[in-house]
Amino acid sequence: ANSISRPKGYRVSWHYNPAVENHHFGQTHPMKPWRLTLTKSLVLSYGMHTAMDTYIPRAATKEELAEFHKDSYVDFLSVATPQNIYEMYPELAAGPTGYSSAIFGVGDDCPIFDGLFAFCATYTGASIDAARKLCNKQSDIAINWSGGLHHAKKAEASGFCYVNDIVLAILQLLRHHPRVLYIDIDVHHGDGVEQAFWSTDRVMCVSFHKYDREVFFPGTGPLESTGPIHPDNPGKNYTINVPLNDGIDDEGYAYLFQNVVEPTIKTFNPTAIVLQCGADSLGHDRLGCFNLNIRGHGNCVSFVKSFGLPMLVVGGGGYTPRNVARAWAHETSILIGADKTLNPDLPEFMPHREAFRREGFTLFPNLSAWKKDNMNTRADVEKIIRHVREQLAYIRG
Ligand code: TV7
Ligand code: CA
Ligand code: ZN
Repeated sequence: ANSISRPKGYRVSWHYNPAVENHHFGQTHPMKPWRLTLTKSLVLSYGMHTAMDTYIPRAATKEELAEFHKDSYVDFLSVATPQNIYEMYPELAAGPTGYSSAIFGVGDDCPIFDGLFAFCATYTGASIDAARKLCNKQSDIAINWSGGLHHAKKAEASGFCYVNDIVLAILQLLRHHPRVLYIDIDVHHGDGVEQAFWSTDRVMCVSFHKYDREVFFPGTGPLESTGPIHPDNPGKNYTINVPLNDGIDDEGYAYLFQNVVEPTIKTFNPTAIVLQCGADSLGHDRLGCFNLNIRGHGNCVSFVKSFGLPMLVVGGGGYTPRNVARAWAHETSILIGADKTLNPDLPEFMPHREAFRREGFTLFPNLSAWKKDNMNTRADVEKIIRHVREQLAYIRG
């Protein structure tokens, strides 16, 4: 393979333990670790690993998970298996749905599968290691595409997420960084991270997401949800939500993203940024409803990178595996400064090349030509920007 030279003036690290690929949520479950196999395949075949420090991180320990999660929940995750779960909790056998949050959130969305704890400890170990590399300045941009599981709560699995690696990574960053900005471009609301840092002014959470309280998971994250209401609570105004309708396109998203993120960075003045790059905001996602192309999604990464702050970049959702891999490979190239020189035609010889046949062997298929009309009006977008500016007037860095 060809090799790409290291970026000038900053270091990028790639944190990936291929053990995450060995785990499966179930035949029909939309979360496919295969997308990580495909991402790795593109990153390596393009030779991008030669421009980064690559680490195979160890698994997180129970003690590390317990820095955010409740001990009894960590214990539960560490012992539950498909074999013993019904003996431990006969209630779970009751029905196909409706028991979702009865026992630590376990259910159809968050099944107990073989090796569940190893899977959680593996993706979380990568995020924690990545955060530590940023703290001790061995890295300026640290990447963990297997992380970004933003829905997990202190004692509850939710929306395919069991352990909140983002919260644990931010807790690491807070040991050295006075202020951390969290930005979430997954099509779903980053509710678990928002909830964890709801009452602090040291972490500002910004999520862009499809919002429909009744029908779209998790149903939280309206524009008005900006932190605790109590005037004495330090977290007041330190949460920004950008609720969107179906079909937002590259242009509308870029306009909104830049007009929310830039004033937020200027006002809050973070010393580190965590970017969750959920790829279910792409067009043609199996669960998503936006119309973004790979380049439109990647432009968010370029924009955040342009501020030159230490950055932790994590994955998240993404349910059309080949497009997830395209997006995250492209975003890796942006982070190492190779996006302008990378050949948009996929490498001729690479593992799993056939997986990319459908849209053609290119990094940039047209994903905006599908069923969703853009239901976000100019007025909707301007209203959000105005609301965010008014909110930011209350905070100082
Ligand atoms: C970060 N949507 C996670 C996004 C989590 C979304 C949901 C499914 C789903 C689950 C399946 C399945 C599915 C085709 C899609 C209200 C319910 C409806 C379970 C069937 N097929 C992230 C979570 C969301 C599980 N959950 O942000 C097994 O879709 O809408 C819901 C909740 C109750 C439970 N049922 C779905 O991207 C990583 N789940 C097939 C098999
Ligand atoms: Ca989001
Ligand atoms: Zn999602």
